[in-house]
Amino acid sequence: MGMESKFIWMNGELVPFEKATLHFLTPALHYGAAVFEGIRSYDTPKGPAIFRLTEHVERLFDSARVFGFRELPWTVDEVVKAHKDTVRANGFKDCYVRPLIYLDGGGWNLNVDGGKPSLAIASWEWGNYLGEEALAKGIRANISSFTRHHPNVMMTKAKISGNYANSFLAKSESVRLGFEEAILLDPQGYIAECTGENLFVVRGGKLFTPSTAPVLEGITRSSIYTIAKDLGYEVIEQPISRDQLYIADEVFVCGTAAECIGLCEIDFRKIGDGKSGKVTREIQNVYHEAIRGKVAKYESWCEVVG
Ligand code: PPE
Repeated sequence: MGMESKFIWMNGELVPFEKATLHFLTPALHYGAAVFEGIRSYDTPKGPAIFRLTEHVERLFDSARVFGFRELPWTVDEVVKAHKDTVRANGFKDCYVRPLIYLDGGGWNLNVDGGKPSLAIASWEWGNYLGEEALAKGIRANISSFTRHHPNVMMTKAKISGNYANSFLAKSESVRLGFEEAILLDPQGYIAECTGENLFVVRGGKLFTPSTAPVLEGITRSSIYTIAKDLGYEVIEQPISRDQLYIADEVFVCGTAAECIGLCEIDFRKIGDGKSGKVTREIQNVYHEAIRGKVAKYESWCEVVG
């Protein structure tokens, strides 16, 4: 995967890509003491635009608050601008944008207050995360042997870097078993989310999704919720059991990196007719138009880089 770019924004400066390095003794590297976002910029009729940028920056700040950073030396507006500056300086149209607030200069006593927050923002050209073929065919997943975080052990509303050890465990196991994605159950045994995506079930023409209590409040989840309702579907938040996935008409997952992808098989059981379903394709198509600024009612989601 080519992650090169011209510049990475670091604490207020656009630093040439090769020079954007950190010291080995940065506590964030040793303890995952950092919070991040996953954001995408798309080419739109008004030029490159970052999808729901302000909401992503607000969630980044929320993650920092959840992790325990008490004061950040930047405002939301400044960080929104920094993202646009980064994409513009790199000349990208379609790209992934990755801000990280990391604990720097201290914090070796496992105390957030022992260090200070630094912020860096990288971007790179990243195509379809789960593969082009996945759009029509769907992907194969399994229920992971690993459980998703209990919300009082790891904070599930925050994209804390250390949380993602759980995703690494699950995804590596699933890929080694020959699947493309892992579905994690919550500590009560109900469906939570995937390693980097939220999940929806389609049954009898209605959509179902787990409540946000044990999972990340996905911004794609929220966009899909709106799109599905606007298309006339009822969307119901309720606990979903593993076997409800097996008997679903369709199952799809969604996230910034993965966008919207159907699951064709779960635990060796074919879902629906074994390919990306009709409702999934319908929602996927509107989502793909919306992120590229082609749906008037969702245009405000696309924050033009300028
Ligand atoms: N759950 C988790 C655990 C998660 O990491 C993501 C995003 C989502 C749900 C969907 O959230 P949203 O992007 O706001 O719709 N995962 C990000 C990181 C993926 C990665 O491989 O790194 C992403 O999609 O950018």
